[in-house]
Amino acid sequence: MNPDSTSATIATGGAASSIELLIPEDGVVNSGMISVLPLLITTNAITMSVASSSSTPWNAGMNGLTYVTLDSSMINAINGLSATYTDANNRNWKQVEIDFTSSGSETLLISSVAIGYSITENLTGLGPQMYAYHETQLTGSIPNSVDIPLTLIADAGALALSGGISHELMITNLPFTAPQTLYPDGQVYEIITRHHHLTDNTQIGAVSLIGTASDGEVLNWSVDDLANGGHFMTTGSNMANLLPSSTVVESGGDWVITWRFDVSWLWDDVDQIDWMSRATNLTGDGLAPAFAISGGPGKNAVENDLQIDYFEVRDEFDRLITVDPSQDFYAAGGSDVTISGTVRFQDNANLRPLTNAYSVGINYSGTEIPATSSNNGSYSLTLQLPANSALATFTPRIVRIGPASGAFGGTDESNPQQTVGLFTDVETPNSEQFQVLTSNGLLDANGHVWDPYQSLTLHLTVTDEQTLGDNVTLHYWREGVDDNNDDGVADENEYLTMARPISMPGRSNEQSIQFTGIDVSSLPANGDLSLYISGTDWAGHSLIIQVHTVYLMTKQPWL
Ligand SMILES: [Ca+2]
Ligand SMILES: [Ca+2]
Ligand SMILES: [Ca+2]
Ligand SMILES: [Ca+2]
Repeated sequence: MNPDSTSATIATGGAASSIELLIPEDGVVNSGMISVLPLLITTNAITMSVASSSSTPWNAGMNGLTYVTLDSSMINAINGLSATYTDANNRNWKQVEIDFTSSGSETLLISSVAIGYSITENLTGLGPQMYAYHETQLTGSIPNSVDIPLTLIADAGALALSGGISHELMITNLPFTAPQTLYPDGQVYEIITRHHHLTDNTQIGAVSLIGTASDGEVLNWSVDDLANGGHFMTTGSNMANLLPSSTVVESGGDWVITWRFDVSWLWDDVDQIDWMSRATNLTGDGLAPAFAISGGPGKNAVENDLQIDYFEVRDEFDRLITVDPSQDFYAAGGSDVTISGTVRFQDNANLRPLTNAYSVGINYSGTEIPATSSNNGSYSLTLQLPANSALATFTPRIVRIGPASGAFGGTDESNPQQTVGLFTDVETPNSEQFQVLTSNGLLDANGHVWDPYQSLTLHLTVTDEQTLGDNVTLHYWREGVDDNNDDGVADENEYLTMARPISMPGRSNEQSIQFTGIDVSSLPANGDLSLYISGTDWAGHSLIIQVHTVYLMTKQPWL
């Protein structure tokens, strides 16, 4: 038999047909089970009653071990009992009687009785244990259990115990939060901590906020003289600077401390800062600090690296020069290009350094030239392209991270920057002669005699050694029709125009163009038509103007 158990043999139908067990006065019974083993197959019905609550009789023929679960009326009956016994330690107990009755004698072995109950007891005098717990907590490790001294006396059986210390804090430090990532971007950060005393807030003498960083820096800030607005003090690291704008107010029954600070460019990246805030009483004692964390998995607590997140080059016409291996870009030799972009803190889409805290250099065909920093992390630079035919290249990098002095550990964390290339164009575009389509094929329009009863179509081919511009414009003046001031002269302001687009501006370098539907029917006999072309290549160089003249046939009087 298990040495930790006990059993009883009883004979029903006689005087000793019951067993008794003790339940602490405040124990609340919730379950129970009794194991009953008849020594012989029973020949009589047996009834069990617990605290006078009876079971349905068990019929004769009971054989072997039987587990009897206490029903709810038995449990209620036990819970309804009053304590009737006091032991030597002054604990009061309920005496629970379990009776077995039958008309004839049966011998039963009661091999076990299990009663489940819960009891909550208040213990006092646990101050030393509580203090030890909090002292361990202050060193940064939070113990998951606390040892309570306990003496247990029992004859046999098993016991499970659990519990905790609940106590009213004399000083409460309320939970607080800290910024996830701190940047030396000049912004003022705030950590707000709240503290109160159980009976009298004037009993709080000082409050401290300590930030222990994973790189070993320890920010140690404190404030006393709370009633007079607070006297703030700093010891330890000055990688972050507590600012005089920090405040203390009493609000909602708490001292509310707003710790305002900014971050130095000298503070290189930090993984985590563990913040601890605690108020102390007038003798310097305090317990149960509140904690917060900056940084944590996947996020820096301090970040001082920068990235170029935008870079562009535009030509003198404000056209964006992109990086495109399938296309060459051209701009006029000697013209200006404008370079601009932005810088941000590493992995932060919206946070940009102050203007004095970075400098971007543009590598211009091998020579690095500083750009001008301005608002919101922007930089810009205007450069003049070489006057000759050349390839100019532009690549940015951050040449200074942080202010000119007082910075450490900042690196350029930009993604690899692509080089923008731009060819200079120093050659004007050309146009062939205007041509007209005749029954003999295309012929030079200049000097051609045209039938006035057909609308005129002009053919023209334009070329550029580099790339053509957006469009080409025909200017035409019809004698006697467009001569607004009747002086017989084709004045510039009398010409009409007809523009035709270049199908792939910036890409193609030759295009044939047709100007159709020019109405020459109203010209006088032997009148002439004056023509010229205008336009530019992509780089802005103008077509050479050549004035052509087409003569119209004499109208036949019978037509
Ligand atoms: Ca970084
Ligand atoms: Ca860094
Ligand atoms: Ca050209
Ligand atoms: Ca005129």
